[in-house]
Amino acid sequence: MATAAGVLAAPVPAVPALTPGRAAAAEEGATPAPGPAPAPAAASSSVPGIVKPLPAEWFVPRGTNAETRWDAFRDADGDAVVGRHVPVERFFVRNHTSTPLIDPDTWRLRLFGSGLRGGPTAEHPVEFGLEELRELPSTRISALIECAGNGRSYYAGQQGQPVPGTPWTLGGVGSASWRGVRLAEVLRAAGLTGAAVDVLPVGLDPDYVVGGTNYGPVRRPLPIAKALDDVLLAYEMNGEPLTPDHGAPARLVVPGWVGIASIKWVGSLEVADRPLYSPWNTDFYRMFGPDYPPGGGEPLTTQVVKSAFELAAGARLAAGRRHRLHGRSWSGAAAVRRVEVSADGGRTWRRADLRDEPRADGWTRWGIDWRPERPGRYELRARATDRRGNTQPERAVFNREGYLFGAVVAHPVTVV
Ligand SMILES: Nc1nc2c(c(=O)[nH]1)N[C@H]1C(S)=C(S)[C@@H](COP(=O)(O)O)O[C@H]1N2
Ligand SMILES: [Mo]
Repeated sequence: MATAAGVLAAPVPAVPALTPGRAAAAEEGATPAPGPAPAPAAASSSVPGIVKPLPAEWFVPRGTNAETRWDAFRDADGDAVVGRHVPVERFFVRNHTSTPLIDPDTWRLRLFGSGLRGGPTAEHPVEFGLEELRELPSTRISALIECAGNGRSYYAGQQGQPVPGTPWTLGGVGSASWRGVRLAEVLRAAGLTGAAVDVLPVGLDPDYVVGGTNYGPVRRPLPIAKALDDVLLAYEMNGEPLTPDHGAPARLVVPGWVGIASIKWVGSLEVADRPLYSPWNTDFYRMFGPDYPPGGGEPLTTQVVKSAFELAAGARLAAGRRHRLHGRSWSGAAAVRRVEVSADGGRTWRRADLRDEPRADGWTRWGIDWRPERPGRYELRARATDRRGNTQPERAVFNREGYLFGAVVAHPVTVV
C-alpha cells in the first residue's frame, strides 16, 4: 500500500559504487511499498539525508535523525501494533550525516591491519563481497539498538541540567531481528591472530564535519573481546535485506552496547595488535563532568536500564474508568525482571504484569491497570530492574554530553 507521500524507498535504484549525498534520489523511480506497511494519514515529515518516509504519526524529526514515537506502538483502540520487533519502516534513525546509497554488487568489505596474519595493508586488504559473506555460516539474533543519547532531553526537562546534542525523549531505541555472519567468523576467515586487540569498523557515509572540524568518517574501535563474543555483521533486518537508512548492505550489531558501536554501512575493518583511537572513543561517547575523572571516563559500552509508556506525553484519559497502561523496559546488561509503576509522584509503587519472559536480547513488555478517580494532571512513572540488580534511579548523574539518561522518567497525563 502506498503512503500518503506515495512511495517507500525500499527498492534502491542501482547506483555506481558509493554515492553519498544522493539519498534524496532514492525517491525517484521508487515503487509503492509491496509489504504490509499501513498508509499513515499525515504527510511525511522529512529529514534531509534519510531515505525512508517519516510520517508524523510515527516519527519526530530531530536534525539529521528521526525519533520513533512511543504512542505509535498502539492504535486508537489501545491495541498493540508493534510486537517484539519494531518494523523497519518505524525504526528510529540516527545519522551523523546522511544515508549513503551503496551498490551491493560492487561493495566490498576490506580487512587489514597488524592483527591479521601477514599484516595486510589498507592498499592490499583481504576482501569479501556480499555474496561471499552470505556463504559464510549465518546467524540470526534479536537485539536492541539504542542511542547513547536516548532520553537526553530529560537532563534539562527533569533535572534542570541543559546539555547540547539531539534532544531525544525515549524513542531513540528499537528492537529487531538481525541476520548476518558473526564478526568472529569474518575475522577468522580474514586470518585473525592472537595478537589482535582492537577492531575499527569505518562507515561509508560522508565525513562528519561540525564547527569547522572534519572528524572523518564515522568509526569507533571495538575491543577484540566484544568483537569475538556476540557481535554480528548483519545484512538482514526483520527478515529483509538491510534498507539504506539502517546500514545497507552491511552493518555491525553490537548487543547491549551504545548504538554508536553498531557502525552502519561498514566499508572496512582495521584489526590491530594495539589500541586504536578515533574521535568516537576519545572525544565523543565518553563521560565528562564533575562526577567523572578529569580526562573523562572510559569509552561507553553497556546501555543502562530504561522504561517507556506506550502513550503520548500529555495523553488524556477519562476519570472514573479503568485504563490498561502498557509499556516496555530494557537494559543493556541483562534481562528486565521487575517493573513497578507509580501514579502518585513516586510515593507508592505497584508491580506491573510482565508480558514477556525476561530475556537479555530484548525488552520486557508490561501492563498495569490504573483507575484515576479525579480529573487533573498526573505523572506516571515506571521503574525497572534487571537480573543483575540494576535499577532506575531518581536522578541520572550529569555528564556534559547528556549520555545514558537512565533515571525514572515522569510521564505527564491529563485525566478529564
Ligand atoms: N556509519 C555510521 N554508523 C552509525 C551511525 C552513523 O551516523 N554512521 N550512527 C550510529 C549511532 S549514534 C546509532 S544510535 C546507530 C543508529 O542505528 P539506526 O539508525 O539503524 O537506528 O547507528 C550507529 N552507526
Ligand atoms: Mo547514537
